[in-house]
Amino acid sequence: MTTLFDPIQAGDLHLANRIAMAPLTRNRSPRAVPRDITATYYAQRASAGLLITEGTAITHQGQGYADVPGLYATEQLDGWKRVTAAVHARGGRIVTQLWHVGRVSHRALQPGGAAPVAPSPIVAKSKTYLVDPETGAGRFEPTSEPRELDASELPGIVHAFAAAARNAVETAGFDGVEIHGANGYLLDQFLKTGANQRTDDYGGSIENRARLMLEVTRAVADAVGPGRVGLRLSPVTPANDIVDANPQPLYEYLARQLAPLGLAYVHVIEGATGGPREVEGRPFDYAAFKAAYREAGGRGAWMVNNGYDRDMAQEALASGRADIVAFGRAFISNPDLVERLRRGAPLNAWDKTTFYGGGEHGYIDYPALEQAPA
Ligand code: 8OZ
Repeated sequence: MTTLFDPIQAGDLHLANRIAMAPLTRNRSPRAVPRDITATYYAQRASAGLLITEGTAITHQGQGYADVPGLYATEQLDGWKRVTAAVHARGGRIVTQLWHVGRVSHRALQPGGAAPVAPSPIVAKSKTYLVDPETGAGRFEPTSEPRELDASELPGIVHAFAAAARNAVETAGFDGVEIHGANGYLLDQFLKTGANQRTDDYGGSIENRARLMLEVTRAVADAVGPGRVGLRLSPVTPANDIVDANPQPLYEYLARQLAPLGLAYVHVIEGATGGPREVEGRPFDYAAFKAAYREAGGRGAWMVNNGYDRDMAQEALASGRADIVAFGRAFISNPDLVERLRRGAPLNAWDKTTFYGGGEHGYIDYPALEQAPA
């Protein structure tokens, strides 16, 4: 029977176990540059089969929160080189999450104070995180009203995802990339009826709404090889005010289109991101989604996420429902989560007040278990 501690080949990625560290926003990279504490943070967690970095902006326009790292400037890539070297020195595998927030941003974070961009000029009822440049204090603010992207701008966005992927793998030393297609950010905004009211080739039908995500995924796969690419999806999450009128056929269409690409993995957030696994009024059949992918020839690993504990994760693997389980908050507070799960040891509790922003505290000072006696 497959367990969490068995290795797996996911595309080109050989993973020592089936426990992934989910992408987690931590807002500790001023000027979008990862610091040495970020190298320490990921290296402490290198026993995960796969580390997925926090969402990392592909362009300045893709930034939606203060002190999120980027993949579009030399200094940022130099910071990431130190992170990937520290993780590889511990035998870990690390991919970075390619992120464009679309409308979930604020003018204060955009180039030239411009409006954030979106498929349609509809404000997301959600908040972003700003840091006061004078005092350094963080605060949550409503997102700014977005402007509608012109169709002529979309090839540039596709290109920016591919360029960031190339920077990540060829320059920064990542083992691969994960495309952020979830949680109400740009690609999810195009996908879903609640944020996309376009009347061109990128709005209306399922095929049109899925077009940008598929163009991005193909371009990124071409840039670094499909076996180094994962895609994160969240069929029914209400995160960042996102909704689709009919997600089941939308995701089954996506599954059939993604299947021939040969991706390393598909990463599915089940339910409300970081919240309940069932969302009221939004039923979704995850097994049918996965079956659509496999029946269309989709290989690679099926990664699941959201509120898993050890028993649920083992059940998901043993039943064949998933190949890899991603843990989020438990990885914040347990650098040695893999060893704790292996031993059935208790987990450290997490401190929400240090999730976003700050320095070493709540970041690299959570204790590991004592070494087991020889
Ligand atoms: C929490 C806070 C800020 C951003 C996501 C990148 O939901 C995020 C995020 C999460 O995917």
